[in-house]
Amino acid sequence: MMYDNFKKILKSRLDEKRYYHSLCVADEAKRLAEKIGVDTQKAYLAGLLHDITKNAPCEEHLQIFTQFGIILNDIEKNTQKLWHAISGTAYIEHILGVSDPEILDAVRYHTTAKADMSPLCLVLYLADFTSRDRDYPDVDIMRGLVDLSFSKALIYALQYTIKDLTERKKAIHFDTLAAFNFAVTSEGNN
Ligand code: DGI
Ligand code: FE
Ligand code: FE
Repeated sequence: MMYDNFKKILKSRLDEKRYYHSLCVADEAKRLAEKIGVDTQKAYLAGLLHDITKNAPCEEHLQIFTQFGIILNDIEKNTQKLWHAISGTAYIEHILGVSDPEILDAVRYHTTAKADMSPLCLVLYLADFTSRDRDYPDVDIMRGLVDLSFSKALIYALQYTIKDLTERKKAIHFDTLAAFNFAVTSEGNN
């Protein structure tokens, strides 16, 4: 089996559901990567590791931020849901020794997305929405869109996220907004 060591570490860090989610996102990232000619091994590894600090207690995130000199902005400080993308990237770089900048970038932006994402970054962002373990009201629409057009799927995912956040009166990160603005203004180009 590929990446057995990483899977062992992942299993020790995550609850069963989150471990299964990681395996499913890895498979889906590989499938989506194939469709657009992205390196499938990189996509699989990014999917496998993307939520590695998702079950970490508050103190561990903060310890990682301190250890690696990571400064959060005000929205990030107040939104714990965003922490695992930031701490997870530092964890896989500095503790697991993953040095591929594209993988690190994809994990870093897997929660908010950002403007002008690399193909690998986009693949991971979408795979997190369409993996086979996912179950939310619009999942079938998302799965249909992802097989039709990555750019349409991206717009739908961001629209869904932003709508949900505003309805729940949650702060929207600048990267999420920038991702949406970029996606809707570049749609005609791809
Ligand atoms: O870690 P997962 O559950 O697999 O998925 P994820 O890393 O994409 O996290 C999804 C959560 O992140 C979801 O509850 C919405 C939240 N989120 C994404 N962008 C933003 C955000 N939350 C806030 N407050 N602001 C954002 O811009
Ligand atoms: Fe996540
Ligand atoms: Fe995830």
